[in-house]
Amino acid sequence: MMKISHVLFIAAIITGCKAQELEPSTRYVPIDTDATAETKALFQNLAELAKTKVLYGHQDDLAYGYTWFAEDGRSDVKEVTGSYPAVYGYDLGDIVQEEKGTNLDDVDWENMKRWINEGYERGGIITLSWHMNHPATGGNSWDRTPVVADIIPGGELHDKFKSWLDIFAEFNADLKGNDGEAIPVIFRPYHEHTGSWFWWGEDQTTMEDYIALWRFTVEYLRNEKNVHNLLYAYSPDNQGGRELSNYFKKYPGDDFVDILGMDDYGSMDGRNPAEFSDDLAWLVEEAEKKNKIAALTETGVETIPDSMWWSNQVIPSFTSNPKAKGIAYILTWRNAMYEKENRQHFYASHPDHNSASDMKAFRDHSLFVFEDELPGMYE
Ligand code: BMA
Repeated sequence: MMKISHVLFIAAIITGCKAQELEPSTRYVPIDTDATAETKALFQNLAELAKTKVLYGHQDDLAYGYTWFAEDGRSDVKEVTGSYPAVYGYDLGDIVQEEKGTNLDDVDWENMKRWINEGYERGGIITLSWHMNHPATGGNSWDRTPVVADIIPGGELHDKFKSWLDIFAEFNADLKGNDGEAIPVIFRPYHEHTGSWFWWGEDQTTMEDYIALWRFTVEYLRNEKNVHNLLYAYSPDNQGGRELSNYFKKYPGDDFVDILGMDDYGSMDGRNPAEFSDDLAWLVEEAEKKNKIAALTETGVETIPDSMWWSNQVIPSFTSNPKAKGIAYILTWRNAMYEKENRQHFYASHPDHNSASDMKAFRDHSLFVFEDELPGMYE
């Protein structure tokens, strides 16, 4: 099929108009100019779809739910709403502990690869975060010992850090569609750096070092490892609106970021949705200026104490300020299996929860898109 841009160009010649006028400023190009065709298509399609729709995503959706663990085909979101989510999040934490076989939440790596393939083959979108282990202490990402200066170029742990990126590149190389093509991934490393709970956090590193870490990661994966299926998402923590003015404080630059993400748990926990809607609208405007995509990359309220949470907090956060509808997707965090983790730690409704019917209402709202309503995102 002829590309729309070609059709427009030919139409412009025929009618004598300038091609410029007919081609709006809607060419969205990933920072990796050698990105695979599917990755470029995802970026363009997601940007276009974001103008009228907000996709719904869920962390670890196929891996486990409130009452089950690693049962193929299951999904709390599907059991509540009738559809899988449009966006699937998974986390790379503990991938450098190669003998372990599972991630930090016990998700088996081979299962994760299979579920990523399944979601993609159904038309869904994949995003990977990375609660990276501590490069010096052997601890986890919540070990706040400063270390970023040691892992960037020139640092004494730089080679070790590179070997960790190699491990990720190897995992990533196994993410294949059924025709052998690389599955596009929204890669979201070093998240919530405006807070100080991870070793790459605000108090743990300087602006220069954080930016160097980010840029090195992009350049190494793209230029040295030939990884071309990634869209890079930057995701400061907005902390209930308190950090909005710091959003760009350690921004790596337009040449290093595709998606302007935002993590925010506080803003949908009793805050006036109109205020949060203004924050989201601001993010959409910033993304528009840069021809990038805005997304609410992590959110939720643990255990959803308000049975009408989806209607009371989520929907108005996207509709109060009309500009906020320009957010590409919202991703709620994981539904930990209660018996296994021995704690109430879920962020999407599960079938037995009193918020389930309201989540169904959210799913039926015309603004929000689940997997079964997605257009082809990779063409
Ligand atoms: C956190 C919590 C942790 C989990 C981590 C990575 O926010 O859910 O229990 O290990 O994310 O998924």
